[in-house]
Amino acid sequence: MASEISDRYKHLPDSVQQVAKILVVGGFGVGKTTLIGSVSEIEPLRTEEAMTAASVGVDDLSHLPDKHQTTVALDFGRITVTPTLALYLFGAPGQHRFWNIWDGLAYGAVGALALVDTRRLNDSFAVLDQIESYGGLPFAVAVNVFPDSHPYATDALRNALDLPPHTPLVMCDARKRTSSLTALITLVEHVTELTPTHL
Ligand SMILES: Nc1nc2c(ncn2[C@@H]2O[C@H](COP(=O)(O)OP(=O)(O)O)[C@@H](O)[C@H]2O)c(=O)[nH]1
Ligand SMILES: [Mg+2]
Repeated sequence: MASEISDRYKHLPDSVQQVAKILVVGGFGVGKTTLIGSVSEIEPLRTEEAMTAASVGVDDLSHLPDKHQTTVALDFGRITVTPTLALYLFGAPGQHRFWNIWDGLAYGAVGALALVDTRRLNDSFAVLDQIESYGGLPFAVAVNVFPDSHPYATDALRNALDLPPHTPLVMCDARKRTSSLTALITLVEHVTELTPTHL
């Protein structure tokens, strides 16, 4: 998808008046690289490396039989969400050992999209704590639904993740552009409500 449209959008559309930095975070294998790849209008920048024997027993691949690569520094993409607003998407690697990279990536971000895989909900708690440590960075939660994910009700998930009532939670399929876009727009609307001056 990105390669088909990259020529058209190589440069920011003239109508864009504002750009905003968005962090895309989540545990290992929740679909961050997939989401940025599905939604980006430029060829996404990836820093994937082949997973090696060194990560055996460190990175949990139990639900990810097709995963052979992992992000080591960041994913980067861009999406123009309204004629006047473009988002720069920065995907941070999910594994704890890379979290020092987050601080740099979070600098100047107006909000974060936290991806969650309900099959491995435990991985999400530390990620949400980490976002909350950024002193009120607005965030929304996007549950990336996999074929064998249990169909939890939204309220049950909100409770399990202990989400503040105003924090948006949406279901998504990170492989689908419209679904990824909806999740990002939900975040943008939330940022606009909380910090109208930022966007
Ligand atoms: N079935 C399904 N598979 C997905 C979805 N999102 C990602 N995947 C697959 O799950 C694996 C992990 O995704 P990836 O984007 O690399 O995760 P990351 O570690 O968060 O960047 C990849 O093999 C993807 O193809 C989804 O919504 N549904
Ligand atoms: Mg990745």
